[in-house]
Amino acid sequence: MSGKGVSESVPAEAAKRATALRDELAQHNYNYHILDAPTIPDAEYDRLLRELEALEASYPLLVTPDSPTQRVGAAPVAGFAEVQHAEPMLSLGNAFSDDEIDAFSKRLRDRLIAADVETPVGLAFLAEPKIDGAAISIRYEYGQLAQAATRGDGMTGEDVTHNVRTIKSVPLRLQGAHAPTVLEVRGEVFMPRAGFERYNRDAAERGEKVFVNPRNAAAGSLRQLDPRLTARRPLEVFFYGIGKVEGWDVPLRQSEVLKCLEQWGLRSCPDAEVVEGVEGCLDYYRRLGTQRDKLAYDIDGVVYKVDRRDYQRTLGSISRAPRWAIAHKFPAQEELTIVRGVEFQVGRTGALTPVARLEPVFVAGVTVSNATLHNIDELRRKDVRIGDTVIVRRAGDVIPEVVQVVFDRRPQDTRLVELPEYCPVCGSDVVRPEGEAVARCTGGLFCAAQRREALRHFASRKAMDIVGLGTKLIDQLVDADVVRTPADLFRLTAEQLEAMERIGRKSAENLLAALEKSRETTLPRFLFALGIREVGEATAAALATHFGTLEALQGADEDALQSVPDVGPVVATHVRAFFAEQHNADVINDLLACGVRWPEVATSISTNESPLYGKTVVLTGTLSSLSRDDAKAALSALGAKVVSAVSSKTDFVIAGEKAGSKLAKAEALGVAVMDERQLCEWIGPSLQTDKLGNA
Ligand code: JCF
Repeated sequence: MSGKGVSESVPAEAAKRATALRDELAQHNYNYHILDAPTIPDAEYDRLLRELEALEASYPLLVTPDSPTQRVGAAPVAGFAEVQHAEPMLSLGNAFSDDEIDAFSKRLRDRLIAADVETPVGLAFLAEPKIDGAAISIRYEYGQLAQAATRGDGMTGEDVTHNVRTIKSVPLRLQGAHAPTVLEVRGEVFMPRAGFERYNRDAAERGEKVFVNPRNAAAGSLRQLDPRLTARRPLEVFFYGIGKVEGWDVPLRQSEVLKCLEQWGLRSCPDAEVVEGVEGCLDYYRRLGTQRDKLAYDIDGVVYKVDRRDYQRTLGSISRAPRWAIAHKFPAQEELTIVRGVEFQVGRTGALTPVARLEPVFVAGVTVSNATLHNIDELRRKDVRIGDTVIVRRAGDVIPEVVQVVFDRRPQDTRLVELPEYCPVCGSDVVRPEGEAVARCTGGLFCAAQRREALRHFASRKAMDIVGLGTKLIDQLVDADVVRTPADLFRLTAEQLEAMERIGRKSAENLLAALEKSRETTLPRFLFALGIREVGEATAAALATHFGTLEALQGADEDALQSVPDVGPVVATHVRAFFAEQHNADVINDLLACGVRWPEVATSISTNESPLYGKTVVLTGTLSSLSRDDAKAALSALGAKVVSAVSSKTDFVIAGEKAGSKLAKAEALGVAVMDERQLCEWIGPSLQTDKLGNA
């Protein structure tokens, strides 16, 4: 062979590159394993490692004992005791294509045949998601959790028992009577996505460090020195294998091992399956790929294991990775690219969102050239500058985001990003209220961007559901100034529509029919469609059932609004402000005039025979038989308006024990005062509960 073969003499270039790669990889190893704060995506690390592997393969003289190619994982850090794994903790080889899985299967078959094992046609594999967390080995002795350790370098890990004991899905003692005398179980500790989001939100609010992704959150939490902090992290575990065991006749198959673990209370991933042959593996891979974004936790691929453990033994391991298993990776969700610029997009409520314009990069199957920076605080916190190299992440259907800057690669000439003083769309002032993360354009519906977004929202599926009125058409209609308010949509003519690009006779007719159909709506949809700040679908529905009519809602003051379940002062203020705005009242009247209508709503105000119907009531003092909230809800359901302040318009004051100034004021104003007994008579015995919720 010529050219690419193994060579005895090493070109200076290659030696220099190998040294540079080794240094860089060592630094990334340290960042990842010791600091739990990687600065480059895994995909980039893998590329660097593979480049070094290729160099070393061509020039074996370049291999040094400390080369990152010569080991798995990292050295333990000071602060944790070392733990020798009784059996090495294996890692997994990677495959990135179907061909590599084919080759894996061929290797297995050849080795088994060479060892005189008669292999069936469809060799059985255990297939499971590859959880993106931190590897853990837990030792149970006589059924009691004795020790927990990280993988470390596979032979020696760190003692993290104190932290692992805080994870609720890790049993402190095994269930059942037949627990082995010694059982080392291997698994993956992870932070589910929802918990990760919640944790980061809270951490950011407290001004604490946020985690870059759920995997680092899991790894970082395990290596916490203070277990009380770990206990507050939403960690979970899936077990996938065993190490050393004593006093257990281990079953023949991997799948049966997992079943036994399950019986001892050691949970494994519920999505694991036994599949047949390469076909079965690839089919599983594809199925899981379509579900990847819907899973509760991050995965970075799937794992296939030869199910029969006698075959596993025959196949053995190479350099700490088993020959009998492989990780089939999904496309990376994080990649590196360069920020070419940052622009501010204006949303429906005027919020300015910084968006990074990127050097296009292929991430998880699509080319990404824009990524959100969320808001100006996030941009500052991450210190993103134009010219920076950043990690972009695209997970599922969510908008790609800039995760972090790779500061090691920051050039000299980066440019800072400034919050614009004026709206980039309409030129109105941009304001940023004290203490808020979001800056807003003050242009309201004068701003074309806000108009556009308001119309988009109005037409969307869960709002007025105007089928066929997409983003592109809305943009055209707004640009041509044919549509300024939602009501203008209902006055569109076929001629106006056909004047737009790519709209023919047929689609114009379809759209007019869709508009006609959407006129017939429901009150909750209509309220949602109005785009009142903080009023999502659920709040819109709650407002509709509570007030029953648009008029009642329009007339409600903040107290009345706050008597709706889950409506607090912020939402109440936004609702009030929305209806108080003349422009909004005009648009609503215009919409009604255009024939927008809905059937009557069955309200929570069940009867207008109730003595409380339409009455304004104030609750004061302490009630003994029920909580204030329950009393409020019960009164609202009977049609009363429960408000907080006593005035001459108050119909009744209901006074519990230790009623103070409100009772005095009621007496001064001559407002009727009732006691708790009267209240209970009104709201009926069925609603009487004590403060613990007992009937
Ligand atoms: O989910 C995982 N991250 C995972 C890692 C699952 C497995 O079944 C594994 C693993 C690492 C090594 N099995 C081995 C042998």
